[in-house]
Amino acid sequence: MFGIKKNSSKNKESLEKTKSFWNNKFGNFFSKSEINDDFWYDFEEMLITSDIGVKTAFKVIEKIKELTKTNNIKTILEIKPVMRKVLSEMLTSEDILYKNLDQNKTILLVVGVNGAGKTTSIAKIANSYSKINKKVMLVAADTFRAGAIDQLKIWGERLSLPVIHNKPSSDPGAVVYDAINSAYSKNVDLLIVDTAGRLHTTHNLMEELRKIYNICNTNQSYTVKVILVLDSNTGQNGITQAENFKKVVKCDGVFLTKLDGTAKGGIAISISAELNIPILFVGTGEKIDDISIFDKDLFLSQILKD
Ligand SMILES: Nc1nc2c(ncn2[C@@H]2O[C@H](COP(=O)(O)OP(=O)(O)OP(=O)(O)O)[C@@H](O)[C@H]2O)c(=O)[nH]1
Ligand SMILES: [Mg+2]
Repeated sequence: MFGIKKNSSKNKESLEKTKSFWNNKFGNFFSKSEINDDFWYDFEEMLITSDIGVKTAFKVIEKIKELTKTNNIKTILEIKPVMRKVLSEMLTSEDILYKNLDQNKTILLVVGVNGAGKTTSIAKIANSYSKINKKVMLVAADTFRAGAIDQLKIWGERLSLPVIHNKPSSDPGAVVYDAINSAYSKNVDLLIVDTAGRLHTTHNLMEELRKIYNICNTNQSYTVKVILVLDSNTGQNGITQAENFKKVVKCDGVFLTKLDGTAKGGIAISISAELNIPILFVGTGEKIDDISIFDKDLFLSQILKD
């Protein structure tokens, strides 16, 4: 769909570690004999230790218990499909971005903590959309880290895409403002803004982000979408990061990176359940094509193998 594929073999491959983690954990669990207090206690504990976090684990158990009751379920074997149903309902993967890009001109503001994978993910998105003949432009609004502008310029050269930039340490808001004008005059479909990695706890940098966001919203011809980039290795800390970014900008979707290197893919469930932000893309490696649309059915079929 729209240049970025779902269900690619790379997507499946990237879930290997998470898959074996979940399957080792839950492999024999559903062969237990009786649904009793011990069963629920163990179930809860297994979920808590599966990187979905305490809050989400409680929610999942509560819902499974409820459905077990209303469907008059008597055997543990029947609980596995119920678990799948509950997790499926919790995982949101709305396709706002694709629909939006098809119909509107879009500014994609990409935010996240240091090293989450923002710049690499921008290159991946840019490449995917330029391949389907969308007019894409990049803007280097990370004027903070030495080398960040050059990193984006190199991607621009590789992908033959224009990169709007200024000098290091210059005002990132000003370069974004210039880029929007340039994009508008050149009829660009997708303007992607690379921002500096910032700790969600750093007040000044978060205020700077608020300012950039407001500038993005000044041109009525463009719809602004914010993508929060989260490294799947960060586990539950990713939730705290997201909560803080949400206070400053309206996060429309998550790009979950580095799924290939972690067993902590369970974080996808708590992102959806606790933050109510859809997961749009996943990063499945360091290369330009290592991007996939988040496919919740594939995700669940991997972590809950029958
Ligand atoms: N394995 C793997 N590595 C990734 C993925 N996405 C990004 N990386 C790597 O993560 C490292 C950091 O990526 P960047 O794109 O520079 O991260 P950033 O968020 O822009 O970093 P700052 O600008 O310093 O905040 C690089 O080595 C990337 O190659 C992914 O999906 N899988
Ligand atoms: Mg960067």
